[in-house]
Amino acid sequence: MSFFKKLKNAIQKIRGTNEVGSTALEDILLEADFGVDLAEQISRELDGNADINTYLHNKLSSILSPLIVDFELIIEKSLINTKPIIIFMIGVNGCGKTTTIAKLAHLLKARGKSVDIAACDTFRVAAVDQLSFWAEKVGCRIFRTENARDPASLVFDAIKSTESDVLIVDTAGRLPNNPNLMGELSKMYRVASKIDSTAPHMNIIIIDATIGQNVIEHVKAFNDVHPITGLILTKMDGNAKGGSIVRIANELHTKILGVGTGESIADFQGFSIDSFLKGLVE
Ligand SMILES: Nc1nc2c(ncn2[C@@H]2O[C@H](COP(=O)(O)OP(=O)(O)O)[C@@H](O)[C@H]2O)c(=O)[nH]1
Ligand SMILES: [Mg+2]
Repeated sequence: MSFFKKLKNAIQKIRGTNEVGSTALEDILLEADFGVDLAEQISRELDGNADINTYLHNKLSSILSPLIVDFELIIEKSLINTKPIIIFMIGVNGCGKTTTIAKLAHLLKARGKSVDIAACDTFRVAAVDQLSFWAEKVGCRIFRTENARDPASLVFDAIKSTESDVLIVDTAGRLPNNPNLMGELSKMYRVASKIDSTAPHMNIIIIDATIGQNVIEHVKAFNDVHPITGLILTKMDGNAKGGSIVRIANELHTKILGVGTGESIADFQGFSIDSFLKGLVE
């Protein structure tokens, strides 16, 4: 049963029986990864609200709208003063970092920007090959090494050598509870800022819409290593609702840069409240 239908049923049930409390509503919202605080708040407010759709639209708009930003516009504005714009892509394993790099590079190239890519997920040959495939498809220069080595030294070489408008840096997927891997990431930031004290100019976390658990903890932990500029929500083309970003937005006020809607380079869009809500209630 859809999220919306479940909500409706729960509300009807509460109203029909004059039951006090709204545990059923809360459970549905928790299931959708809204988090405890927001689930409580929404179920309390929804309980006395006639039109669920309007209420949800207004509620989600008030939380999400102030955080929606236009990726291309940020790049356009930044390019006035900054070149290259150095972008780090971070996140856990399999969230969609590498694919999203291809999408962003494709988008920027289509707008006439030159883009280089640094394959700093150096430990897996397959990861480097995957990025090389995308770089060739999009028509980008790629900085890569044949042998596994310190990603910080690759990021150093890439920043020193690039002559493009934008340099996008791929990183290995990591769980924030792995101190070695988080230390390695810190080193990459340090090295980048040694060459350009303002780098990286964007630090983008990729959030997999199919994963709800621990996502907010991951965002917090990555943000502690280096402040996050914004998030991109991937895999919104499937059954996933992406409810976790409502919680992230509500609690951490992380900017929302866009949405991944498939596995090919054109599958990137700006975030739309209407589409998000539609996905949620369908
Ligand atoms: N359906 C769908 N799949 C995606 C999307 N983004 C990434 N993927 C897939 O998710 C898997 C992991 O993506 P990848 O970019 O390698 O993740 P990484 O480990 O974070 O670099 C791959 O099979 C991608 O094709 C998306 O927006 N929609
Ligand atoms: Mg990858």
